[in-house]
Amino acid sequence: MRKNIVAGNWKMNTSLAEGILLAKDVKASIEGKTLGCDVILGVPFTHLASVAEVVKGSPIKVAAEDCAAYDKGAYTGEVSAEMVASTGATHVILGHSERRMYFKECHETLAKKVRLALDNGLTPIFCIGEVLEEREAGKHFEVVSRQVEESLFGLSETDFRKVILAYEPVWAIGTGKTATAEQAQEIHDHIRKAVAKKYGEAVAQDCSILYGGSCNGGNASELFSKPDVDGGLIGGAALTAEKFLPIIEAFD
Ligand code: 3PY
Repeated sequence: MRKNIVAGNWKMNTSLAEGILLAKDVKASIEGKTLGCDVILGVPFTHLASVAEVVKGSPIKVAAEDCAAYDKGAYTGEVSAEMVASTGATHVILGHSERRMYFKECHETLAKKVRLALDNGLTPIFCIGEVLEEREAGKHFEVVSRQVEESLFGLSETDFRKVILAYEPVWAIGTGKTATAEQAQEIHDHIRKAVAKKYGEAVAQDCSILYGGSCNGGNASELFSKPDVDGGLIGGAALTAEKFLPIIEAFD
């Protein structure tokens, strides 16, 4: 069954103390409410165990923002999927455009990370999206199809069913520009059709495809009203409960 999901991506923000407070605020803000979506907090590695402890017993789940492409060993500074899972986190954001851009993550690396995440019981939130020049050249459809194909279509149907997709047009990240709801719907539909072609219609219909890129309380309802937009991966607006709650409440 396809799920509606609102996931925060805190990126490299908040001290540990601030992160714990933020998680407590988000938890308090949804307390006693009937939610129309799953809520996930994507937090820095240093915060995972503490945030997982804060949200214990609530519907909120915790995600890492990355994991290593190796299972263990001499990789100074890396954090493995097994380590992430040992903190109580259940999800991991992979392939965010900032990782692709600044850390040169390619599809082979990402495919390894997805494999390790799944092997360690983590649900990947796999990000795809085109840069501005690709959109302007009309290549956005082929770019996102290729990203999904190259990193994910080697998975068995059973494993692919565990993956959440997040379409994040790079030109809309941290720029204040948002894809219109129509632009988001058009490309989400395209992604779902690519999944259907590979794994069949039932798998495609069950796959959650989130929109990310300057999604906020003001535009979430319109974006989420589209049939193929199943929620959001939220950057800046996930950094306070006041801004995050209206996005969660966009699913009522
Ligand atoms: C943004 O909205 O800025 C994001 O990158 C969410 O991942």
